[in-house]
This record gives sequence, structure tokens and C-alpha cells, in this order.
Amino acid sequence: MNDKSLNFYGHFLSVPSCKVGLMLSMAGIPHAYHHVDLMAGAQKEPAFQALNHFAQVPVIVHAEKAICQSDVILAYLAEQFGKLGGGSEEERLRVREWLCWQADRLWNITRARGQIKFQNGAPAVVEQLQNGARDALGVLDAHLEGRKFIIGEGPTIADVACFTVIAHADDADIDISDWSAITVWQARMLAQGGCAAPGDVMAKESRA
Ligand SMILES: N[C@@H](CCC(=O)N[C@@H](CS)C(=O)NCC(=O)O)C(=O)O
Repeated sequence: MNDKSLNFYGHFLSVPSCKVGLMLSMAGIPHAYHHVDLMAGAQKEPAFQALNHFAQVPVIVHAEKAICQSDVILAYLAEQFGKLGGGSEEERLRVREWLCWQADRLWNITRARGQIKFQNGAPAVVEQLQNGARDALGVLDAHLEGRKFIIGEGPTIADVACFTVIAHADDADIDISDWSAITVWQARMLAQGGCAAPGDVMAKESRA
């Protein structure tokens, strides 16, 4: 592989990995995929930690540079490949705002999912996270009313990130049909090239 090749390290159950997988799919960016066996502790291996000192997925390696943190990766890919970043300077700015909001408020969906699915969380903790998630869904739903996408006329990395998080709401015992503008937007997203549910985007094993 030459130094322009792109290598993506992730895990199909990892929501941040799924964000990167969806971005690569929607932007049509060729890449090799490396499944990192989190359950076996592969993220703690020195070879992996040399790529990401936080010992987490996702990671991409592009142009001989290793980059971690899913939202940083999305922003990097949008810039490098000129896709899904927003059509103007103003849009790019607003897209970054929504991306940060997603990692802060909408992420309560992922936190609730983690407590339910992996951590056997106490009911009071789960409920608090679900309430935070519902508040965030209300904010996004109100924003999407009368809009096609979160910012502008086409999908951006803000849509990619929010779509991926919301696609895991079932695991957080949250019924998205309660938010009508979000469900319309989800269908619009699914009609975009390369967009699919995380389970259809993410491979369960490494792929060249
Ligand atoms: N803020 C990071 C979060 C990454 C993260 O939490 N990765 C988890 C999987 S979802 C991980 O690799 N965990 C491994 C571990 O904790 O040992 C991002 O957005 O990329």
C-alpha cells in the first residue's frame, strides 16, 4: 500500500467506530478495515497503542498519520476528501457545532446503551441518561422540522454522527418513533448513497 492508503481500525459494536464506517461508506472512500477484538483486549496491545495512546477504537491511518477520536476523524476525512463537510465556511462552522453537541448531549443515547447492554447499570443511572437522551432528541427534532438535513441541502458529518448514534437508540430502550421529524430525516438519510444501518455498514471481521 502506498502512503495515501487508508486503514480503519474499529469494532462493529462501537458507536464511534460505526460513525467512521458510515462516513467512509457515504463518502465512498476506499480503505482496508481492521477488526480490533476489544473483548480479547487487542486495544491494549503495544502495537495498537502505538496508533492510539488512549487504547480505543476507532483509529484511522492515512498518509502515514494515525488519528483517533471519531469526530476528529470525521472532520479530517471531510477536509481531506472534500466530502460531507458542508458547502460554505458558514455551513462548515455550524456542522462543527452540531458535531460537538452530538458528542455532548446526543451521546446520552450511547451512554444509556452502554449501561444497559454492557454494564448492567443501576435503573436510576439508566433513567437519568435516558432522560438526557430524550431532551437531546427533542432539540434535534425541533431543529429538523422543515429542514432536509441538519445543516444545508445535503448530508454532512453532523448527519453522519447523529444518524449513527440514533441508530443505536433501541439498545438504549428509546423508541425513536416518538420524534416525527427525526424519523422523516432518518428515512431521507437511508436514501442517500452508501447510507445504511450500522449493522450493514460495519464488517465483523478484517477486510482488505
Ligand atoms: N471519544 C472516543 C470514544 C472511543 C471509545 O469509547 N471507544 C471504545 C469502544 S466504543 C473503546 O475502544 N473501548 C476500549 C476500552 O475501553 O478498553 C471517540 O469518539 O472515538
